Amino acid sequence: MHQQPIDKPQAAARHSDAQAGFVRLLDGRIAEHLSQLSPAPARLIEAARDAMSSGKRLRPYLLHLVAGGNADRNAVLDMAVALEMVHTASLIVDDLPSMDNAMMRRGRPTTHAAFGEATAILTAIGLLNHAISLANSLPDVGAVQRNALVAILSGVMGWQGLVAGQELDLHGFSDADGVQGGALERITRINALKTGALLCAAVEAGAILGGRADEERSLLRRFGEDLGQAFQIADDLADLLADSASIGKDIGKDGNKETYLAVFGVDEAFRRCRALLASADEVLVRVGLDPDPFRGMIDAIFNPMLDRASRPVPWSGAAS
Ligand code: GRG
Repeated sequence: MHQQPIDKPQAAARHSDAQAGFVRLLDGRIAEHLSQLSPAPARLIEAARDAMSSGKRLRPYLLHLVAGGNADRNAVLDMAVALEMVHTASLIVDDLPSMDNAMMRRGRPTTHAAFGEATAILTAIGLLNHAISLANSLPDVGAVQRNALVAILSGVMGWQGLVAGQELDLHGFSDADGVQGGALERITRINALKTGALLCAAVEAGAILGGRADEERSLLRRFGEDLGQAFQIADDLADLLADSASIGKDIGKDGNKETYLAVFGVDEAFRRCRALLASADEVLVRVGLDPDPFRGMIDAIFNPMLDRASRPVPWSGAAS
């Protein structure tokens, strides 16, 4: 396993500054796009602004890291905004009374709690629509790349992505869905669709904008898949172990759902989460990406959850 250099705190600070710098740029670009929505109804724009106003910006930052320094900066930013719009739309829908019926998200009232259910649905539809139009008009990107990016975005939000994952999460599999195997296969499939797909979309979009070869793009897909599975397990752990205030959203929403945590227990969930993160980490090294900024980002997201049981991420040197 990779050993951190002696000046680890300095390196961590540098990465977290870089991430904060990117997020500032991204937030500026989000505000710019939302300010151009007028003459759409002001209340609808306000709901979109409110829903988009925070979040860890994990998917945009992943895109940015994978795309690297040679990619067109404006195209990366616009595609990052598009990904965050799709993600935010999915959270708005997930929180609706007919789904999770959640009242708090990102440390503030959910969109339907603040603006009503009808406006929340319209906001989500508007954000999805805007995301596609952003990807379709990326500056300085060739037609082949642009078409691939639009296909990634429309695929991830639909029948092969979030929509499918949510339906299965809510209502389970039917015989006609033809999933072979048991609980592990069902859980893995749902997590891949509802969480992994958007992370894969982010890294694949980064690979395209960074001009990476197809083999690297498919290797990076594996990174997204592993990260997605790990992320969903950690999210389920947070739902069980964290308090609502510390994670800024309602907890206890998993109920009787068939999650990795529910089926295999807390210890195994931590073990699996760490193993998946280690596997994702290997991909970065294989495609020649500097793993440190990714590690910094992953540390910041996972450690607050995994630290709860004193089981930090694998490369921190303290893993059991
Ligand atoms: C409207 C595209 C669309 C889809 C509808 C509702 C739905 C289908 C899908 C939602 C699936 C879902 C909520 C998956 C959970 C993903 C997840 C772990 C979200 C939390 O991501 P963070 O922690 O959130 O990155 P922040 O708030 O930091 O951005």
